[in-house]
Amino acid sequence: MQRKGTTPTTLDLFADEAPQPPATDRIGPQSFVFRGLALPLIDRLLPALEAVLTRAPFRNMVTPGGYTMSVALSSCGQFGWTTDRNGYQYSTIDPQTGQAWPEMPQVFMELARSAAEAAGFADFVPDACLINRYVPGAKLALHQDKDERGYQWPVVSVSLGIPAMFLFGGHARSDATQKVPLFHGDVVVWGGEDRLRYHGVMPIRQAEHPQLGEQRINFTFRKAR
Ligand code: MD6
Ligand code: FE
Repeated sequence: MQRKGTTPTTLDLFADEAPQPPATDRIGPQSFVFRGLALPLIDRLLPALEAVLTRAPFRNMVTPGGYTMSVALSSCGQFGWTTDRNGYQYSTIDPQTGQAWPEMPQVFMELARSAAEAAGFADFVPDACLINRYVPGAKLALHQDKDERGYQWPVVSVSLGIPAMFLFGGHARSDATQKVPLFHGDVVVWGGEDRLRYHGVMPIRQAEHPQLGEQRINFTFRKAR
């Protein structure tokens, strides 16, 4: 609103705008990127992450094909995801420690539930949270998340640290992929008819994040069983 005899200030120009909800990108019929959704929880997420990693440190797993993954993994929740020469599987025990996986922190659960709900999947109760660490150069080949039983539940994926270029494909490996840049605090949800779409991560570019340094941390929540 312009007062008589004055020119509008920046404050005047923006005074009538309602606070904007965080941006959302729709990348499929039932797939969304909620920009910055994790940021309001970051001061609780990082200490909770550290506590989990103390009990279940990152490790570079070997795939059934004999390759050591460039992405380092850990897990929390009732089921952890492991791979070795025998295959991929969900397990209640961390093979590296012989102990149960760390409990899923309350703040992880809150974030997963609110993201799923925002995407139209109310009452999501994930029982598995994979934690992935990407250093520059690490990548994840196109794949489907299909080791779970409950395909009626979405995958919720949280990005922290340095950026990544996420690839979101179709139902065949050869389908075209969308390139989706993901930044610190972004949350991707894919479910329903999109649940089994191929996806991957391009090689991470060298960068430094003020809180997390030269790494990208990704949490993916699923209902495994
Ligand atoms: C991402 N991660 O890092 C997506 N899937 O943005 C995954 O799709 C994924 O990191 C299966 C196992 C590990 C992963
Ligand atoms: Fe995946």
